Amino acid sequence: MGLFWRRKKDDFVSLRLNEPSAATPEPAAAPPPPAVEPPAEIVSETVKEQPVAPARSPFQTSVLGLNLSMEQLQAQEAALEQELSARFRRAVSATRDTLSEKLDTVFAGRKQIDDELLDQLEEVLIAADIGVPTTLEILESVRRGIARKQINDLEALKAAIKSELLSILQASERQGVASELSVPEGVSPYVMMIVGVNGVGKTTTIGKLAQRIKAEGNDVLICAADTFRAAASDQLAIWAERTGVPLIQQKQGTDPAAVLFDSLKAAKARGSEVLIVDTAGRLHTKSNLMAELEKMKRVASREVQGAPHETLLVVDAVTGQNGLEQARQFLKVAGVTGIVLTKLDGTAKGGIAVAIAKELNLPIRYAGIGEKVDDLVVFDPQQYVNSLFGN
Ligand SMILES: Nc1nc2c(ncn2[C@@H]2O[C@H](COP(=O)(O)OP(=O)(O)OP(=O)(O)O)[C@@H](O)[C@H]2O)c(=O)[nH]1
Ligand SMILES: [Mg+2]
Repeated sequence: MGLFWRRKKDDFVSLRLNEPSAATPEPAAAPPPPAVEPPAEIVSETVKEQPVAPARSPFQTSVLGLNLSMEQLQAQEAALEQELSARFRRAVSATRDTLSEKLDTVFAGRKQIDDELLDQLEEVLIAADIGVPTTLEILESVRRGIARKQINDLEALKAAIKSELLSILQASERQGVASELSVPEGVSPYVMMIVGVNGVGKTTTIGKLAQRIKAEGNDVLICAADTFRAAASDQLAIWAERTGVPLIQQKQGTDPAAVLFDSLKAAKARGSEVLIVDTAGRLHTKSNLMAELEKMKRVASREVQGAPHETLLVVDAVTGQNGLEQARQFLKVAGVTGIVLTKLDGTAKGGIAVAIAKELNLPIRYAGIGEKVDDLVVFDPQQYVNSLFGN
């Protein structure tokens, strides 16, 4: 499982001990822009007084491990990686049962590859939500392998399917933003916009992202630009408090582009390295929602060069092929650079990851594997495919 979010050149988490002034927020020197409502500052004040870390988070140790040697820190990080890998494997276990175990059933008692077996294989792949076009392409390639005598037995057939899935996922990494390292290090704040239809897990993902990006030694700010729904800002404020990350918010109904504008100004004044922007999942009409996103992108690029640097489309794995259709609508206007696939823990149809990579041609950056703050992992194609096939 790869590193989470690190644009710094340091080998390890930067503790910024040499930069006390930059690391400390400066309310006097950098007053918030006048348009920012007091609640935003109240959230950050609370944070300043009590930099409380969630008790169950294992990431805090790597940031606060001042008393540990480099070897100990590296051992901790390795243990953490292992824990996340195990959790990821558990999250895709239902899909593994659908795919890998059904494949075994299809193969059981057979000595050779025939048309009937290939038909059953097709059904299994479609049942795991890999999607019809992607499944047909995989089978096409398998048939070619059989004709060329490269696939002669069932083991080789299974290996061929695995390698097809992996190459689809890896090909999608050549598009969009596969890593924050592709943006020059000097860019600050790095602006991430989070978009998607209602209920897919945008706000939850922002909470998890904020926690992890902060734990990696970055100064993070959250912008509550979902001003459409009354409770949206409150929900985000809970995450901000839980993760100790300041939040810029305004009252319901405010133009989201204005909240974003204030947040960009505040991020610059505070020297925040990353700004994460929550957006509305629904509006009165779909065209309103899309126009609003376009306006926000214009505002961001005027204020910070190249912003938003990433636009992450959140897709709920449980909604499967439906989610894919929603995603296409967003792709048209939102300039999406990558996908967050949430609720992978709640579905046996995790094959949707392959359908998304293939049909949207965008990298899957992160996967949501639960509702808690630590339940987000960097999506690693190799690990995903290994987990599906039980190794
Ligand atoms: N099991 C599981 N639940 C998740 C995951 N991510 C989010 N959820 C849950 O999904 C529900 C919706 O999440 P939100 O973060 O509010 O979704 P949203 O996209 O911000 O919704 P709107 O603001 O209404 O558009 C919540 O109950 C979350 O706890 C995940 O990875 N796994
Ligand atoms: Mg939300």
